[in-house]
Amino acid sequence: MARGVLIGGLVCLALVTVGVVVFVSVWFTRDTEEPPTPDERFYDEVKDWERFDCHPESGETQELCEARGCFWKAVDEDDLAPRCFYPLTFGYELIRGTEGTELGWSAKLSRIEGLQSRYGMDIDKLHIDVEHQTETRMHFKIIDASKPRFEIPLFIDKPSVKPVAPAYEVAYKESPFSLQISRKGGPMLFDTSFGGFTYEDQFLQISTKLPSTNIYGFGEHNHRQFRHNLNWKTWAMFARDVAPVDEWNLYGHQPFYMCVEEDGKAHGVLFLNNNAMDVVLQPLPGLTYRAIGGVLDFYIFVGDSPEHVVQLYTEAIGRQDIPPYWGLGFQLSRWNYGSLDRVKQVVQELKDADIPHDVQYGDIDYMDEKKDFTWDKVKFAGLPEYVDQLHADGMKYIIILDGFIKHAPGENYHAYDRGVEMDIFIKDPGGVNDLIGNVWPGDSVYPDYTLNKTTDYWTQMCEEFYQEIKYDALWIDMNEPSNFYQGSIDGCNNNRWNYPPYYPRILGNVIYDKTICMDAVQHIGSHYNTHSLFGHTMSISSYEALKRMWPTKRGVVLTRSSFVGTSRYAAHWLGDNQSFWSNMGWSIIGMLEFSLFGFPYTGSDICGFWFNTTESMCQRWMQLGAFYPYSRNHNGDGSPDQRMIPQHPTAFSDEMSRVSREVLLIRYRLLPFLYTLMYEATVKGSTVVRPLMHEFNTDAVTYDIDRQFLWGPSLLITPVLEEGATSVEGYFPDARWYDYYTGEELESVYRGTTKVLSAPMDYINLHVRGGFIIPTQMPARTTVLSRQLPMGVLVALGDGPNYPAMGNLFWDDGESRDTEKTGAYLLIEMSCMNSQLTLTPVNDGYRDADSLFFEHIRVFGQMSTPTRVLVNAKEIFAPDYQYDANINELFVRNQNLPITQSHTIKWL
Ligand code: MIG
Repeated sequence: MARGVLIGGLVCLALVTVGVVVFVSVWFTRDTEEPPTPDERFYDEVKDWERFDCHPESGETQELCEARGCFWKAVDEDDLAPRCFYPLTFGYELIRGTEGTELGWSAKLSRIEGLQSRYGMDIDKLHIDVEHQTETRMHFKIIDASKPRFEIPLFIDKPSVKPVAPAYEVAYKESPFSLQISRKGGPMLFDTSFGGFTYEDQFLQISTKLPSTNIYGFGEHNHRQFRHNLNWKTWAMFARDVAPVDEWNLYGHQPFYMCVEEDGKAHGVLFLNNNAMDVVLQPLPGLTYRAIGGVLDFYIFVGDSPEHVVQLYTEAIGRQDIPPYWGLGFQLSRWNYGSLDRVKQVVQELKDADIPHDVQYGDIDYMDEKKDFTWDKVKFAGLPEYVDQLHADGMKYIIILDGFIKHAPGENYHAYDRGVEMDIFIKDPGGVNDLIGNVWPGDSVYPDYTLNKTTDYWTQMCEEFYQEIKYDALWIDMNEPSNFYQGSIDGCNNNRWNYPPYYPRILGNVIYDKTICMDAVQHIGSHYNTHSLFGHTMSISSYEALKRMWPTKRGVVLTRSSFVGTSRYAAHWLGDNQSFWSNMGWSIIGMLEFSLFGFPYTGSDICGFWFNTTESMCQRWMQLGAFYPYSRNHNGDGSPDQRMIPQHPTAFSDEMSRVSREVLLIRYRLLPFLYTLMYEATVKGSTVVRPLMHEFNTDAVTYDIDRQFLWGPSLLITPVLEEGATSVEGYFPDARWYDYYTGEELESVYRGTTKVLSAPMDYINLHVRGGFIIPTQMPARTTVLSRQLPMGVLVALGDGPNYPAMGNLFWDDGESRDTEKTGAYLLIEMSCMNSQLTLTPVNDGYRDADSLFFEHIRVFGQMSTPTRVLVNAKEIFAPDYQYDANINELFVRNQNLPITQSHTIKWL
């Protein structure tokens, strides 16, 4: 009976009355002689996990479900599968065949006749373009065949000729239309012949089956596990100012996922769309996108491995500049130090305790009444001179800028007056007046960073402010954009943009909650269509401003809100976390995800932002944070009568200071390695913070590891993330592993197993992977000082018979722009095999490196006692070398080997 009703509903036009539906259904069910249609069979045989949700909104009933032309069928009590789900016959059909294009083919699609409409906004004729862009990148885009819709102005470069041997194959089915993209000789990667393909003006939906359950990515969220839970989870995306506490949508909008296939190969999928959207994951495994605008624009990256996928993805969307060397130093910040005197005191405390410290911050309290491009001349009297003094001491000062300007007519506030003069602010829905919101300085207006002249405005403001305070980088905040009014000072209009018919699972009861009205007017489109691009475009303007100001010197922009490709312009920190133990683990997942999104320079607020930390938590967090690529301890403010306790490293005990100093000294010792990884991220798109599965992609155990991470291919970090713990479990994939501190090799029985490691309070477990070479340098209190000091080489021998190891060192002045392009750098290839280490400069374009030398070489895993050691063919003797048979370490020291020259170190 049920089947009959449903088929009836499907066959009839929306106009038919319930009576007719019943009549038709009766007619169908009676006719049991006819073989069942595919849809009938699907209805009878469908497994719960094969259902694609046709009524995600709450309050679904059979009637509402069937009014959408969908099937209704009960589920077991605790089953999260939908009761209302799509039939197979839904969507569009291909008409008039396909037409060849330069890179593939195009076709016209027509909506299948007789289907019910969900919102009455269906676009009946579509145009699809399928492109084989490169051997490893496939693109398809589905647009309205008759008129343009909003498209993101993000340009992904493509060749003009088809690749000869693509790694993928594309097929399609005509009716209902669907695409099948498979790995050549491998699994189906993307198959849209599921779910309810829909293309309405404000509701675009497409589903795919997935080739495995190893799905990573989508952001920005506070995911509790790196590998996604596919048990009917919905993740919403839409830039939002909210703390990363629950699983709601956060600051950035990152519609990219990676799937690791059964054999360890991997592919990535970008849905290039910034409208508010849901992604639904289900156990089929499958997923559904539901976006409320834009177009269906997909890029599929078919890689050999997870690491390769990130390289392919960043090749398309762009890669970050190498950060300045000082940007890898330790950074300190807090919201509301209260006065410059307090800042000075804290900086002095760290200096007295000899704790590495490269960068100090000014949060909004340095400003005059929280206004961009002003500073508080009372509480921060002497700030310009102090910044000069920091510079003289080898340190940097980063200022915050918010993404709005105080609405201050007649107040002589230059940034406002100039903005009005240049007419660069976002307009209210009428299109004439500036939209007024309310943020830190009170009523505020929002620069429209999608306008070219806003970059001129922003540059002028930054430049003028630089005349006053010689800041070194920009930290841009509140750029979701945030608004303490709902929409605007006048609220928002009641229309389909502010109240879209489909409301994704985003936080807030209205779409303009904590932001501006969706019908606000921006240069490239309504705010509805550009919302999640605000932080991205502000990053571009800020990046350009610094570039114009300092054409030869590197700038840094740190942004809270991000989109696809933002990392070309800005780095991202993980936002307003909390001083709870749980947040330490979440920060690792956040970093791994932003690595995947192409942001190598990330980290979260060390010791937590909201709430009070404890000393032991902060100590553990300083240990973990010493391995964030972006390593900043940043504290929140609190309420006026209850400010959060200070959490800088000297704010607790001498022991805490000692532990912080020592772990930061390890970081600084490893900076040449971290910097080299940053160079590789820029030129190859490699990850810096790297999930274990990127290196061991055929070891399925690594697919779930998100409480340990690697730096590049070779340094394994296993932090303690639990209160009171003095041991920690670590997984060691099948390789040789050495204790970083002692050089001792992990017993081979632990290869490919989990080991409980001892982890006293003052200690973080670090292991070096055999087969790799890591460059080091004596640490110091700042990178200006450390960059002058002797260097070292750490060789971790791989497996026999040749015991190979390799690595490299990238070195330049640490602050000129684009050295990787101009050639003004030194690149050394380091390789070791059969007891011989060679260091070979392969690019020798940085003369100042002539004054640096390698002072020592540590070789881990040397199993036999060497009888002779030769450095550049000259024999050396103890104490210039030492061999420790207990730990199999050869230690060569007291050397003076200029790093710009070739060297050979041999032991027999
Ligand atoms: O609503 O500038 O994420 O790092 O300290 C808070 C004050 C505004 C949010 C940033 C945080 C910063 C704070 N800002």
